[in-house]
Amino acid sequence: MTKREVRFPREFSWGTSTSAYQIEGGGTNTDWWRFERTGDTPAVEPCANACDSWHRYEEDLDLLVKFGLNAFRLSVEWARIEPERDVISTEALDHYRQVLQACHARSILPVVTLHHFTLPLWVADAGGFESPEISTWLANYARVVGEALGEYIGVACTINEPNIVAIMGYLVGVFPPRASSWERFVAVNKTMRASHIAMRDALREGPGTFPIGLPLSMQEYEAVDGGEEQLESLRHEMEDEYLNAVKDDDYLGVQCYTKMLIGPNGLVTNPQDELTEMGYLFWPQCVEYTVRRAAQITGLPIIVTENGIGTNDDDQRIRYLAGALQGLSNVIRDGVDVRGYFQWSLLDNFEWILGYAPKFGIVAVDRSSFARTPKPSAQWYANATKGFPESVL
Ligand code: GCO
Repeated sequence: MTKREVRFPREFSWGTSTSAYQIEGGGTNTDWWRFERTGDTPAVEPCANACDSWHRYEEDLDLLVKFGLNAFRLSVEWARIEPERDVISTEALDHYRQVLQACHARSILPVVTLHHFTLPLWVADAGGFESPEISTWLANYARVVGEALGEYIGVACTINEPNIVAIMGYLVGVFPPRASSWERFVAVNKTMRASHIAMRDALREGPGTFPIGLPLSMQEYEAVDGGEEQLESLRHEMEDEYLNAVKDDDYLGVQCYTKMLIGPNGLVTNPQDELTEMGYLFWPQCVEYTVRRAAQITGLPIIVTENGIGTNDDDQRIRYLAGALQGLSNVIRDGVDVRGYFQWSLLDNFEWILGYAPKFGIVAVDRSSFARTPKPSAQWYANATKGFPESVL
């Protein structure tokens, strides 16, 4: 295949990240919508109308303009675009085309994720990521999205945090389909890498010059009390296999939040440490650590496609972001090719099985009126992007 022309934006991308299911509302045709309402689900509450961004996306984009941000990471919902196998909704594609056009009308670069945790019911019922046809289905879906929206896509992300889908759904067992098997976890990770490559190659056949990459969940890891072997085994599956599989991509998306302490029996937490609402160690240094590691192993340009903190304490969020951007400026100063940073998230939104309790947004959302109220961290982030990286030195 002839090498496709790829164009990154000239300027550093400053944005926020979101996902369709977590902010749009009304994702009824997905496995998660059913999962939240089935039997002994671990989900504390249903997503329902989320932030009503299906209707209010222009309000969201206007907030980015208000903060002087130049990029927005969103996802498109497979279950809306292909509600049944080989049935394509032109209405859904028209909607997402309007969203991308609204981004461009505001000089906002749209960073489009094709799959972000949720599956159409027809895919879930056919085995989901354990179906032998999943890579073909995802490639076909990517081809449809590329043909319909490719000219408006700024950057493409294929599968959001495939390693999280694998570990939470097939090892820890709190995401669909709630399995707990190391073998299934390993097998799904392998399928995810094949699916990513199939989607990437399908997108490369279509219109557009947008970079294509995989947004990978990465963390800083530290072995404690003889946890070295456990750490290497977990990180090999969660990171190294992926980092070695993406070297022909155009960039790598790094998504990090914390440092994980790994003992001989798995994750260790120390109650005296400063924790976030997610029970994560307060560790913004993870950005510097993971970006360096990703760049060193892959040799690819890096985009931090997700980083942030779940907290009701907005001052803690500002401290976290300051630490994260400090680390990023260190990396850039050392010559690592970083193309953008996307804070998770623009809005307080649906945090999967934890519901609406964890507050990751720089903008609060009233659960009844859906009114958006910027927090002080929104203005802090807006200011910090000016004159970066010197601005946070
Ligand atoms: C993930 C997802 C987001 C989360 C965010 C905060 O990594 O789980 O990409 O959907 O909401 O990371 O946990």
